[in-house]
Amino acid sequence: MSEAVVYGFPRSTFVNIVRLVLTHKNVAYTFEDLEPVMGKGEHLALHPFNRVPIFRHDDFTVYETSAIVRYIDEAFGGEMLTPREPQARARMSQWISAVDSYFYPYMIFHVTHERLVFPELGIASDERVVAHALPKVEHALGVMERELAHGGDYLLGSQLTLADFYMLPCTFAFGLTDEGQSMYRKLPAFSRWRARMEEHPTTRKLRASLPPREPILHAREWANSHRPKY
Ligand SMILES: N[C@@H](CCC(=O)N[C@@H](CS)C(=O)NCC(=O)O)C(=O)O
Repeated sequence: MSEAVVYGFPRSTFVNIVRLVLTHKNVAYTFEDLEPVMGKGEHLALHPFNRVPIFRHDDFTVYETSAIVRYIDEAFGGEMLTPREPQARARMSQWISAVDSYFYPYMIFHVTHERLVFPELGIASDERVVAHALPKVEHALGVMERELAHGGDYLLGSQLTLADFYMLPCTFAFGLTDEGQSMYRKLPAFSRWRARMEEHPTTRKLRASLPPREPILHAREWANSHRPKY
C-alpha cells in the first residue's frame, strides 16, 4: 500500500486544491500541519521557496500545486480530471495558469488577507491594497462569467476537470468577504458554477473533514514580508 502525504496549513487555498483532487479521486492520504514550523528548517527542507503545499508519494516529493495535481491525476486511479484531447488540455492549463496569475494574487493575497487574515490577528486592513485589487478581481471574474455564460456546467463545458477544483478554493475564500458577496451577486453564470461546485459531493466531503477556521498565526509575519505597498 503506497503512502500519500499533503504538507501545508489547513486554510491554505493551494493546499485545499490538492486535497479536493485527492478527495475526488478517492486517494487515501494524511495531512501534516506545518503551521508551527512555517518558514523554519523543517518546512524549507520540503519547499525551498517557503510555500505550501508539498506532496509526498512514498519516496517521491513534489511542490507547486499545478505539478502536484497533474501528478495525482496521472499516478492514481479514479476519475481522470485531465481531458485527453490536446486543445481541451490546453484550455485546462490556461485556466490553471490564470488562477495562479490573475485570480489568486488579487482575490486571496490582496483582498482576503486584508479583510480576513490580518484583522483576525488584530492587524488593520490596508484599504489601498484592497482598492488596487478589486478592479482586477472584477475583471478576472468577468472573464470567467463570459466563459460560463455559454451554458457549460464547468470551465471546460460538460467535463469536470482539474481547472474547476483549481478555481474553487479562491472563490470560496473571496466569497467570505463583503466585497466578494456583492460582486458574486452580479455574476449569474459564475454563481451557478459556484453553487454546483460547492454542492459537489467531493467538496462537501473535504469540507466536513476540515477543522474549524482558526487564525493563521504565521501570517502575522506577512504584514512585513508579503504585503504589497501602494
Ligand atoms: N506557486 C505556489 C504558490 C503556493 C502559495 O502561495 N501558498 C501559500 C498558501 S495558499 C503559502 O504557502 N503561503 C505561506 C507563506 O507565504 O508564508 C503553488 O502553486 O503551490
